[in-house]
Amino acid sequence: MEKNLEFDNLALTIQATGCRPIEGGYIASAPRLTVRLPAAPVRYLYAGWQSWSLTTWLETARPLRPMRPYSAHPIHTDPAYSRETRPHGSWYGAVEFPDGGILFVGALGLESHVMLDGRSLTGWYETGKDPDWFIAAGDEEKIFARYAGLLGERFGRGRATQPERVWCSWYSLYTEINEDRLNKILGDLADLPFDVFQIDDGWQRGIGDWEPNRKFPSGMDGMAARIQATGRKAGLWLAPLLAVPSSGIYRQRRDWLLHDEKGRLVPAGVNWGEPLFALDTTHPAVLEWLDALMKKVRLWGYDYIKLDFLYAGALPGKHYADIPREAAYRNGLAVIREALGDAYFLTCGAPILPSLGLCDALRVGPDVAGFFASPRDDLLLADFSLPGVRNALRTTMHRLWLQPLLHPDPDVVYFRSILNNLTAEQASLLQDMAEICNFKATSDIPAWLTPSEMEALRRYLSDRPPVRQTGRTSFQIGERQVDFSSCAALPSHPGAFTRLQGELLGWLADFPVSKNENL
Ligand code: 9PG
Repeated sequence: MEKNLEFDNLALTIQATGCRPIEGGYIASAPRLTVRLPAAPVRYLYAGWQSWSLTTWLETARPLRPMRPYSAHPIHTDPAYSRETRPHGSWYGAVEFPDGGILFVGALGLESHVMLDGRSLTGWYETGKDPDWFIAAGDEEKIFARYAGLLGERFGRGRATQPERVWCSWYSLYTEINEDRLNKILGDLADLPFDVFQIDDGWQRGIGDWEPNRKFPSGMDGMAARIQATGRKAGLWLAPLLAVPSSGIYRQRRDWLLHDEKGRLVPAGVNWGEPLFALDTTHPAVLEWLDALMKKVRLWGYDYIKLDFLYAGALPGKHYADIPREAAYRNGLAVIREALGDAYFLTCGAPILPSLGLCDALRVGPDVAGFFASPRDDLLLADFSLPGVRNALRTTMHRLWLQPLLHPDPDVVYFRSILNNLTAEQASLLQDMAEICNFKATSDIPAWLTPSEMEALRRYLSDRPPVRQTGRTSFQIGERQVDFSSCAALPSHPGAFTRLQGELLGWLADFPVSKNENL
């Protein structure tokens, strides 16, 4: 049925089964919604699927190229739509007209996607249940505040009130952690005001084998006790929805893994030198195992839990129970949330809407790194979900609207000059973004900091200046004006020769994966 929508400066006709006005817009009902646009938009708001996926406004005249290598798609974006070259995104999308006006279409349910095709904005659900959309036009900040409110009513909000100030092992030691190194840092942190000491990747026997390896002879309970003895909460990283071929799960519980309609394992990307596979979060034995794993980690003494690579739970495939993929993920996440009790729960590599209401914090951008941007990743691979400060800031700044629903985690900040190529300005943009998010974390090792860097870090952790958004990319922090527009746009498309080099690099990077017998 055709429905007419009236906004301040815009009248639209849509195709929908139902449509009612609400405060700030309309709620329309349609498994497939088509909005005929009155003018050709100049910009489109790409909404990435999971934490690391690109989210930003882009000129419609500069569409994205599919990222390379293809084997990275499941780890960086929604593989169901990763080769689409028209402007599109997960759950919601928006267009900007030449006069600066915005039109927004956002799903209120899961397994939904929005795409721009010429003068048509289309939204669809992969499944037919409760196909509701919020449609609004006008002031961007108000639209997103309303959308967040509606999502909060349907999915709930995080329950932690206090954000944590976190020391995280990843961005200094990576997997090179061991008991002695961490104990030394724990001592050296002295009276720095960190609430949490979080152990990242590197403690476990394997991806799927969540027991301490030989580098942690006192066990993870011993490590947690030592952290707690310093007056901080103990934090731990796990990637509980993944299994690699060298893991016990892969060898002994192959039926727990997600398969496709033809019975083949669904690829979940490549990392740690192995192909990744996903646990099926609708399988009763998997849910039981996840429940026990979370309870074990809690009993070890960890009260801050970072669960990573969670997208694996929402990949397309044939699940044990016949439920849609994001609902399947949510099913698993609900069991995890319940088992974690009152622990602070941070999700990472996680699909955005399906995580709402079931976690306290969500990583809202790619990993940071001690560099600003990588020409190889930008120009050859066209992958903006890879590590780097510019990629992290770009996506994070477009997801701040989630703040009423959870703590957005922008990843760590740097105060060190050792092993860090950021300019002072780039490092302070990162610090400012974490101030805006009110989520302050670092991996800086005290022994790496000069006395003045140490003092700057201490002040940063203790201060809480007032923050106010003043534009799409600009903020007032205390007395200062901060603008992130230099990070918002993408570098312009490379020329034909560079693109050809990109094709070659992508092909080479895919080669060992396509030859892997596990895929
Ligand atoms: C630990 C890290 C840190 C970090 C997470 C996540 O595409 N990839 O292969 C890929 C690897 C690592 C990664 C993201 C993507 O980082 O965001 O904070 O916990 O895992 O391995």
